[in-house]
Amino acid sequence: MATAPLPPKGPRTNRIGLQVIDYRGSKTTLCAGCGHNVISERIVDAMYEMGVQPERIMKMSGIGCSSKTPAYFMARSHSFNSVHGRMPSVATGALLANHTMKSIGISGDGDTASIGLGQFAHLMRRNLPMIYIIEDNGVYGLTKGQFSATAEVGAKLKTGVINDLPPIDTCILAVELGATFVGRSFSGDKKQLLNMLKAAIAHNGTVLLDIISPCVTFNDHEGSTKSYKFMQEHEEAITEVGFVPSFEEIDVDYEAGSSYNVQLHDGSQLRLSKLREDYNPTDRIAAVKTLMEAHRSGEILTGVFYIDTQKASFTEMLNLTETPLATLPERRVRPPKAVLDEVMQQHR
Ligand SMILES: Cc1ncc(C[n+]2csc(CCOP(=O)(O)OP(=O)(O)O)c2C)c(N)n1
Ligand code: SF4
Ligand SMILES: [Mg+2]
Repeated sequence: MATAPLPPKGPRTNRIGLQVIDYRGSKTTLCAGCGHNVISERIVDAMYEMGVQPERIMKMSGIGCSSKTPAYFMARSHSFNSVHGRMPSVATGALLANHTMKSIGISGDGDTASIGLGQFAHLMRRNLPMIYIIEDNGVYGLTKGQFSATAEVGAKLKTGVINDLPPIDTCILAVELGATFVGRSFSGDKKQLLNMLKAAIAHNGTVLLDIISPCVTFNDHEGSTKSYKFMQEHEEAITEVGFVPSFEEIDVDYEAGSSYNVQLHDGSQLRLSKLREDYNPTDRIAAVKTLMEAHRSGEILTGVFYIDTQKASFTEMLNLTETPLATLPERRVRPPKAVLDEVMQQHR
């Protein structure tokens, strides 16, 4: 008896028929072992698994080793490498011109918390719908390893210089200023980082992810507080991060009461299993307090600290036309001469 032929074995594809290779970028020129490379790999995995159309993504960045990384993932997407610390204003302009695109911004701790702090604050405050990633190594990697504003007090450079200024916690700032999805992860925590990125793709509003990403060349030695070893010894997850995308059947295999189940914009579910009995990721004040207490006790907390799925995003608040401003024909964006003449007459 003839047996039915097996379906042809081809490369694995995602729900829009693309292979993982369709999400890759050029070969990295960063140092081997740099945490930033691992983050690029997770972005590729998350975008592939979520079935995001690469051409619908705009990759934005500033200046730094971290800001170079958009070249190393999603070569088919749009990309803009801006001036140091100025990515937020460029990203805001680009998204307002075309709010149907999805935006992912890659910054560094120097790019964000030093030169770019003012721009960062206003982006968070507006709840612009984008994913903003800080690849946080506590130093200016590109300019040979000076302390950045996220370095802990007492952290030591290879040269022996000790940092005596208090760090800026970008997660506390983001919660306080108005971002609606705020978390911290570690480049070495594959599962947590992947789930956080997938949930970030499904969220509508500003996502701030501060990802500890060791600089193996300038800040991975004894005395560093952003090294692989230090993170392995001090990372403490506040919530276990689970994610069920909208296109997968939602199982009910979780214990109500032991986890927060947050429905995201596209119907996906973010499941935050409580590792601390009383932690509520929808309470802004609790998030700030928990993060401040962690500084006092020397813990490096990871997980999703705060989420709000109700607040309107900046593009919703502006009530933009459905057709992106960038593609509206001139006759719709430019009033005719007669109307302009009338306005001039009125204000004589
Ligand atoms: C206006 C301006 N000032 C200073 C510099 C020099 N500079 C380039 S990258 C950088 C810091 C990068 O640090 P970070 O953002 O943490 O990125 P990393 O290299 O650590 O990933 C500085 C100060 C610059 N390029 N432009
Ligand atoms: S200098 Fe540091 S941050 Fe820059 S590529 Fe090398 S390891 Fe990464
Ligand atoms: Mg840095």
